[in-house]
Amino acid sequence: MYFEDLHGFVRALEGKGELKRISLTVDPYLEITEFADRAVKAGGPALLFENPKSATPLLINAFASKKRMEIALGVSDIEEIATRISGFLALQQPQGLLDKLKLLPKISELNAVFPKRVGSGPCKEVIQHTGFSLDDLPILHCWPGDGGRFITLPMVFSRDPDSGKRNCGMYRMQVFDGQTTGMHWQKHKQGAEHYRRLAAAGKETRMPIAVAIGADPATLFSAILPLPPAIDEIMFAGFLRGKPVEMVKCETSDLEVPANAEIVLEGHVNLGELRREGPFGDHTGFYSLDDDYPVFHIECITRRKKALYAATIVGPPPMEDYYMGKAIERIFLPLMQTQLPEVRDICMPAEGVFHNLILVSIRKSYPGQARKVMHAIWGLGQAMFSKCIVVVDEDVDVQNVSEVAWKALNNIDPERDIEFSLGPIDSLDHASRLPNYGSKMGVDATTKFKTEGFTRRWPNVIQMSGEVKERVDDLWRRAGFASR
Ligand SMILES: Cc1cc2nc3c(=O)[nH]c(=O)nc-3n(C[C@H](O)[C@H](O)[C@H](O)COP(=O)(O)O)c2cc1C
Ligand SMILES: [Mn+2]
Repeated sequence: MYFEDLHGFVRALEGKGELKRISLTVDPYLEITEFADRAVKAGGPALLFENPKSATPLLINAFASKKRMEIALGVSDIEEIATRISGFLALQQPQGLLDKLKLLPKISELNAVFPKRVGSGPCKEVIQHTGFSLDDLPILHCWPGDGGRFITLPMVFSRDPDSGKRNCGMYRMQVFDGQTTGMHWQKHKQGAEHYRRLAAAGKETRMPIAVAIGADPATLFSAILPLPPAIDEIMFAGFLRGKPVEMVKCETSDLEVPANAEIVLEGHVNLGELRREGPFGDHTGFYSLDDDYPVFHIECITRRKKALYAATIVGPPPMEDYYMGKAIERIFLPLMQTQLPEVRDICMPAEGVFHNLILVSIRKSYPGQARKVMHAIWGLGQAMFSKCIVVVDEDVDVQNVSEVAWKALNNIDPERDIEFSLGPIDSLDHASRLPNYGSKMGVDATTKFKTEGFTRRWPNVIQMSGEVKERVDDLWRRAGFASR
């Protein structure tokens, strides 16, 4: 199950009662934020603003629930994707004809991975080399203290200057004027790395960039995936949707963008040119501080005639990005388990805004294992940002934050079981001693072993016996209580 484009996704959401059209005029200056915030906090639908003071309608909260994330990725449960990934990771050499036949569907699944270069597509219905302006789009001014209007759901394409490999990342873009924006790729992200390497090579003065706003949901979602640099987001999108992503060449550079995109901004970043960006009401629930970032100069806009402007807001959790992040947590667990097989489950609760807290359950079999897992996570891609890691035993359901708090707090001797480490910190962290650098905390809340120097006895968790439970199930009903 895949969507041709964003419009197909909107139709599916509408068909399932998951989308509300709003024909009233609503202002992209703060008002749409208030709508979107109320809707997500109330478990409400995606919102399609038909009159956001612009000829271009605006879609928001399209991914803002578990159910809509499932619709977006064409599954009835995100775990299906994790199972598909585990299936590939567990691939064995076929032992006979039957095994070989069983492999065939997997091979055809792999075919979907490779993007397809096409000659043209809907994103080229209108091509403007001159006379365009971002003022024609309903770009949100999200929160009162924001530095301006921000494009919040852009897929930013760049190329690795050495390997030529593509990257697609979602980095917000502050509007400076009709043809200019900021480019908020943080230090640790791939776009920033391409920029640094191109600048260091000293041969070019500018870096070509293409930005797609709005695409089929799996492709759009792929822009936020914390993939290793060598893995192409667009290949992963093909895997997710089970259909190759069609890519089309830009008008002004060799970069490619999804042919089904709604709006494409083509242009460049001048190497060495920085400008103040922010503040911005961020997904931490605080304003992230203003800082210097590269400047994106738009040279050409291509778009559909009837383009939809895709947006999101971030702010005090839970917001739409929480549901996108939860899907990432589920999809990446099997990949994490290939390196850390003792990991049973992980959870990034909404209050931890991804990087502040990760709860991990492990099957512990040797001394120091919880600490090994913490350090491995601090060394694992974007999981390096995890400010607090709490490791618990496998019997603890990490999806149940109150169970984790109860058991972890019982299990720790704080001085013994908490360790601090120094390292890279998420750029959005406002408390670290320096921007991007500070301390992290690991909590070993697992059962302590004798081999770890713990010589006292360790008690069991209280549980009623199964036999008594069964007996009381019956008595409970007979006493007039509703059966559980
Ligand atoms: C709504 C939304 C907005 C985001 N904005 C930014 C941003 O402004 N800067 C940034 O570096 N990362 C931002 N991210 C996170 C990146 O998209 C994410 O870290 C991604 O994996 C980066 O891809 P890369 O590893 O290819 O650079 C945002 C994520 C979401 C969901
Ligand atoms: Mn990447």
